[in-house]
Order: sequence, then structure tokens, then C-alpha cells
Amino acid sequence: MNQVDLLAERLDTAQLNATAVPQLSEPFELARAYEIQKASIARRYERGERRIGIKMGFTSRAKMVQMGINEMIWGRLTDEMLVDDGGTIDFSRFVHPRVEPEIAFLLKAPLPGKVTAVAALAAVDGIAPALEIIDSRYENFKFSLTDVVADNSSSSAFVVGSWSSPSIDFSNLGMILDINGVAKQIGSTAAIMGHPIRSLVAAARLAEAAGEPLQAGDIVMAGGATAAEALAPGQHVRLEAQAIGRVEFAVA
Ligand code: OOG
Ligand code: MG
Repeated sequence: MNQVDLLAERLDTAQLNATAVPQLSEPFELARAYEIQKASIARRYERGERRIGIKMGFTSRAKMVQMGINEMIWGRLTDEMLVDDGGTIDFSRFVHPRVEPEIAFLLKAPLPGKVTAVAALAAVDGIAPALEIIDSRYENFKFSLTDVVADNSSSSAFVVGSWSSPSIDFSNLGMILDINGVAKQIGSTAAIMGHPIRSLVAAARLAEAAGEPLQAGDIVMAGGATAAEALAPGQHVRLEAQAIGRVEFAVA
């Protein structure tokens, strides 16, 4: 097996078994990290999972500061990662999951390569409050830029609320991440690159550069607006977003 396939298998197995692995440590280029991500996701596709969109990471200062990484990243989302709004996740399926408040886009048209914010908005069918459950496969949730990219940018599950029309001004909507009735993080969609549409513009560029341009029907997660919060069994997690509603799940 070559190095890419070997590391892809290691990370995929860590995800399947919910057991942490050491950081990859060998230095390699960012492009190599994305190759490992692609090979690891290919293993999931071989098991019958289907790509349903992509997620953006480190699109807010709060996330960059929390994890010490200053570069935007992306990862693939599969149907298996999607949790019903109001559903329950099984804590034992994860290593050390965290949750963060996001906004999701649903596309009604392809979004190739370099597009303007106006063109990106025109391709959006709906926007929704969303919760991303991130779970690093690395010990102690510690990683370098290339480590996290190889690990599909910590993607593990996500919950999407009801879709609203993108004609709503979503540049600065208040967000409250509440766990067991306590507000843990308070933020705004403005924390996502000043306006979440910029995250979609970047997503279109990065997906195209990887040879997988965004398609109609794709979901794009814009990235956490605040720092992430650790999850534990017994929690009930809810995001209340101004004007576009709420989304929630429980941890068993
Ligand atoms: C990496 C994933 C970052 C976001 O929304 O910024 C991310 C991580 O923090 O583990 O999903
Ligand atoms: Mg995220």
C-alpha cells in the first residue's frame, strides 16, 4: 500500500472504531493531506455511503483561535453523517465529539469555480440553522493543518433545521447554542467571514479545484460561528438562530 492509502485506512478505521490515533507527524504538503482525505472518503463510498455536500472549516476567528489554525479547510459530507433534526446520536460512535453552531446552504444549481457572492446566492435554494458534530480522530483533539485535512476536517455528523428562503438577510443573525437549557455560546452569522455567503463562494472554488464542483442538491456547511463545545451523554443540544429558527438533537 502506498503512503496515501495507508494513512487513509488508518483514519477511516479510527473513525469506524471510534478510537483515537496519534497525529500523522510526518511532514507533507497540504495537497497530500487532501489526497489522504479523498482516499479515506472513497472507502466510505465503497461501503455504500453517498456524497451529499461539503463542509467548510475555520471560516470564523472563534474557530481559528480555538484550534490554533488560520487557514480555511474543507471536507466531504456523506448521507451517513446526516442526523434528523430532533434526533439522537449515540455517544459511543464517537471519540470525543464537539458541537458547533453553523448555517447550511442547499443548492438548486451547480456552482462552478470562481463565482461572485451574487451568483452564489442565486444558486441557493434554502438556508437553515445547522449543528455540526465534529470529532477529531486524533488523540486529545490535537492536530496540525495537514493532520486535520487528512481526517476529513473532523467531519463526523451534522443536523440541519428547516430550510428558509435565502431572500432573508442572513448576514448578521444572532445564534445561541444551548446545552441542557444553558446558553453555552452566543454569536452571529456575521462571524462567518463577515457574511456566510463568502464561505459558499470559497466552497465553490475549493470543490472545483479538487475536481468535484458543487452540484444542485448539494448541502454546504458554512463553518462554526463560535468555538465548539464538548458533548457528553445525556445532553440535549439546541441552536436557536434569529429569523431562521432552531435545530436540535440529543446525545445518548
Ligand atoms: C476542524 C473542523 C473545523 C469549522 O466549522 O470550523 C470546522 C476542527 O475544529 O476539528 O468544522
Ligand atoms: Mg464545522
